[in-house]
Amino acid sequence: MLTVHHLNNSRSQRILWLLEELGVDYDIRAYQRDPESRRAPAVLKTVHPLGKSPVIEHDGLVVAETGAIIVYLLDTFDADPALRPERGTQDFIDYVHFLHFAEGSAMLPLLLALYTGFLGEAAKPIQPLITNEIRSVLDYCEYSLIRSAWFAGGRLSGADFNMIFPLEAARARGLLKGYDACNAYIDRVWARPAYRRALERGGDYDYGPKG
Ligand SMILES: N[C@@H](CCC(=O)N[C@@H](CS)C(=O)NCC(=O)O)C(=O)O
Repeated sequence: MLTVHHLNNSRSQRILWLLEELGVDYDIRAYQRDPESRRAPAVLKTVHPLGKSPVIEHDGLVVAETGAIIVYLLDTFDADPALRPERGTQDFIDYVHFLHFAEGSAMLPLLLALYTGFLGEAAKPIQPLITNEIRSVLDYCEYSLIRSAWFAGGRLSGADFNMIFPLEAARARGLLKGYDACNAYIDRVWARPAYRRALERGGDYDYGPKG
């Protein structure tokens, strides 16, 4: 059995979505954020030294970091392969690119905005820089989604499971006004039955659809 160490309101929601799309059986071990600090409970460090979510366990292996988990799950369960474009194509390059872009580039300015928000006035000098970086990420996503319905061409791919979180986080903070392609993309994902099943199994997810 595959176990997902799942933190409420977190990036691990996208792993549940992927597992539902793949039709893989899984158990959820649920953890709650500390209501004040928003940190994960220390017990998660007994699963993996980083103490972050998502982490999965499968066949005696422990896999941490969303992108690595997506690759592991596709290598293990996506035999067709339905969610990986053919090697040697531009779609495959885009698949690898966006799989890494989500956490390697897109999340950074969003996290900087969150963390510097705790500094109040002291953060003022760097706020324009962070705002520009967020805009540049969102402009790039918009441009990509005007070109194709999904991040790696005309079909859903592994890259979309990583990219949904920065876009949902941006929308939840009111940053997606005027980004029509990004908003339509999120709505497309939210309408998928597998995404809905993952929401039901995962519990609290503030970045998802309301109602
Ligand atoms: N780049 C990592 C980030 C993991 C991460 O920061 N997860 C957050 C949840 S969204 C977490 O566990 N936060 C709790 C904490 O840091 O205490 C990934 O995508 O897996």
